[in-house]
Amino acid sequence: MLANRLSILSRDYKDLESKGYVIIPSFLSSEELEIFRKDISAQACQGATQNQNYRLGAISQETLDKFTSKFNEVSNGVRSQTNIQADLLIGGAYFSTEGNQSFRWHQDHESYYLTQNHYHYLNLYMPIIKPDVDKSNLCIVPFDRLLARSPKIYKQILNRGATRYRVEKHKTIIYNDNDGGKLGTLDYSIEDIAKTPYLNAGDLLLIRGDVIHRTQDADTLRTALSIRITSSEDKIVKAKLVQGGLRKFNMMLNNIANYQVIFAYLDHHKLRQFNINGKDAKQFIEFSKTFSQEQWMTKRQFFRYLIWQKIKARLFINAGFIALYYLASKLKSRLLKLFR
Ligand SMILES: O=C(O)CCC(=O)C(=O)O
Ligand SMILES: [Fe+2]
Repeated sequence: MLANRLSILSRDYKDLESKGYVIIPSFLSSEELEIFRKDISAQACQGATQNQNYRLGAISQETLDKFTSKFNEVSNGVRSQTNIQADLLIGGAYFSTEGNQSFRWHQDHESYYLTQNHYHYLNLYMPIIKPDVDKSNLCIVPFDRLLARSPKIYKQILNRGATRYRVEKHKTIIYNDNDGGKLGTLDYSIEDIAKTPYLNAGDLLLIRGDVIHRTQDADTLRTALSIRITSSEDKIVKAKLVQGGLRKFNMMLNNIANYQVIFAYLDHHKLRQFNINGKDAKQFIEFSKTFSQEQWMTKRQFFRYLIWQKIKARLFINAGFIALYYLASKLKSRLLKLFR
């Protein structure tokens, strides 16, 4: 155990700054893997999560508690060797390829919507159920390769999140799903500079939050655990949550429970922002425990609430565009029904 701890601390994490990732083979022992596998099957019986954007499996608090110090050893090592100040474990989830779920090239969306920080942010990605080492891995774009090929785009996506990449014949279009619209275009396929680390169950792929990644394939039934560690300096700022394009609006509507309680807390205490650590965080957690399901808005109510918040923030064109878009798509589906 001690030897294992020392090796976690003394490992070379420097690549996280330049490449954005580091691999630690056999990070979890076979006994530890067994604990996670039991956790996965226990969670599978508890039904769907409330996030309709994608299917995630929740990790139980009991299992998370057992491994918190092991995961913190990693971020301690990272902080001691690099300028990446990720020091607050905020949770984790299981990603499965079940039902052919597979994510295309992206930088994560929802964690970025909340804190707008993905540099001081770590994703500890560990396959737990992994039938084939060559399949269903996580493909990544090493930052040093992106810098060498596209220094301007590199700067634009560093520390960012909520981007999406559409690969066409000899180019890649980058969508900005935080603000809306396009962020830029690469004049080559992003696949040309990508890398696929081949992982066995228990290996750790440690990536910075801003690393572009995708599911390799959904050919095998694979489940991976993803633990998230961010900076305790992060804040949730209401104006940042309210601002943004159609995709962001849609993702918030698809995960009402998560965002609603944050807005309710901010509104209840008349706050513009709150810290995700310390006193503020404790107060928020207490509040969310008392925020019962009866207080939840319906999707329609939350839609109106978000539009109203945009209007209050003087984002008139943005609010008008989104409202019109929804109206038009509703109208379209009604017309289609009539003519069917
Ligand atoms: O497991 C996968 O295939 C996707 C994981 C992912 O997108 C993530 O960890 O953010
Ligand atoms: Fe992701």
